[in-house]
Amino acid sequence: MIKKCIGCGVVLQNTDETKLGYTPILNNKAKYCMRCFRLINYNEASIIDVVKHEEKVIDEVNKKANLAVFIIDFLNINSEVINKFNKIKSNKILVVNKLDIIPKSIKESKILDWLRTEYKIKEEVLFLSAKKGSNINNLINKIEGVKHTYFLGFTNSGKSTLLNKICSKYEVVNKMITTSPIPNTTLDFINIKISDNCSIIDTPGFTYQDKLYQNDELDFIKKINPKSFLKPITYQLKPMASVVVENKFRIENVSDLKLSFTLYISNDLNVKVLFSNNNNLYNLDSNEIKIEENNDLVIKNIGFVNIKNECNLKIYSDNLKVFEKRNSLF
Ligand SMILES: Nc1nc2c(ncn2[C@@H]2O[C@H](COP(=O)(O)OP(=O)(O)OP(=O)(O)O)[C@@H](O)[C@H]2O)c(=O)[nH]1
Ligand SMILES: [Mg+2]
Repeated sequence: MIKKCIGCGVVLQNTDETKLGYTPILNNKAKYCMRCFRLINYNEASIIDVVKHEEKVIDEVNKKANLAVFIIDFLNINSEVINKFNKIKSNKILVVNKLDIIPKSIKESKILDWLRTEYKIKEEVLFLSAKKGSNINNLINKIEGVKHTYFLGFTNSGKSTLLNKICSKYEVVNKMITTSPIPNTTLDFINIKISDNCSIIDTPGFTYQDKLYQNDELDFIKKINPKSFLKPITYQLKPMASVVVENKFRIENVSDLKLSFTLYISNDLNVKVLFSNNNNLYNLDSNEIKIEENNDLVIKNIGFVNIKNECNLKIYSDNLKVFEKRNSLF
C-alpha cells in the first residue's frame, strides 16, 4: 500500500536516502519523511530539487475544487501573484495572511480598496493571521459543508499553517502538516477530512519565476520572512545616496531631490545607506526607473518600498526582473 508523509504529502520510501520521501523504517507507524522530521525538530532543511507542480495544482483546482482559497501574504502582493490568482477558474476567495505583522496604521479597508483598484480583484477578500488564528472563523464559515476546498498560493504564504489552525478547531487526530520559512515545504497534495463530506486540501506552493537568491542560501531565505511585527524604516535619501539591502541590491537616488523612502521588508534584513564614493554592488546589472508621485517599488518575494516623491532611481541587482512599480497602497 502506498503511504504518504503527513507533513509534506510525498510518497514514503525506504530505499534511497537521497530522494524525496525517505524514511528509515517504512511500517504502519511511519508518518513523516526524514526531510519533514529534520524541518520540524531541527528547523534544518535538506536542499532538494523540487518538482514544479504549478500546472498540476492549477489543473486539479480548476477541475475539482468546489472552493479555492488563494493565500497571499501582505508583503508579497505583486503582479506575478495576482496573475496566478487570475488563472483559477473555480469559485474562489482571496485571503491576505500574516495580519499580525502589519503595522496597525494600515487598515484592512484601505488594503481592500487598493486591491480592488490597483489589481482589479473582484472576488471576496478575507484578512487573517494563520499563525495567531485571528479572523479564521470567517473562513471556517465559508468552508463548512463544502466538499473540496483547496488552499493554494505562493510558497511561504502560510497555507499549511492555516490548515493546521483550521484542523485544531476540529477533532482531526494525528495530522500536523510541516510548516517552515524555507520555500517548498509542502511537496504534494494533502487531503484532510475535517467532517463528513467536507475536506480541505493543502497544495505545494508556487515559486517565483525570478528570485534574488539561490535555493541553498538558507541564512538569507530565513531572514526574508519576518518573525515578528514589521517596523517600516524611513530614510531621507539625499541625491546620490543609496540604500543597500543584504548586499543583494542597491537602490540609488539619481534625482536632485531628497527622497522620503520607506522600506517594508523583514527587519532581520541588513540595510545600510551608502554614498557614491562607496562602489559596493556597482558591478551588478543596473537599470534606471522613473517613479511617479506616491508609487511603491515592489521587490518580489522580499517586500516593497514606498516613495513619496516623483524621482529617478537606479537599481543594481543580479536580477532586475524582481523589481516593479505600482500605485501605492498609501
Ligand atoms: N507572522 C506570521 N507568519 C506566518 C503566518 N502564517 C505562516 N507564517 C510563517 O510563514 C512561513 C511559511 O509558512 P507555511 O505554512 O509553511 O507556508 P506554505 O504556504 O505552506 O509554504 P509551502 O508549503 O512552501 O508552499 C512559516 O515560517 C510560518 O511560521 C502568519 O499568519 N503570521
Ligand atoms: Mg505548505
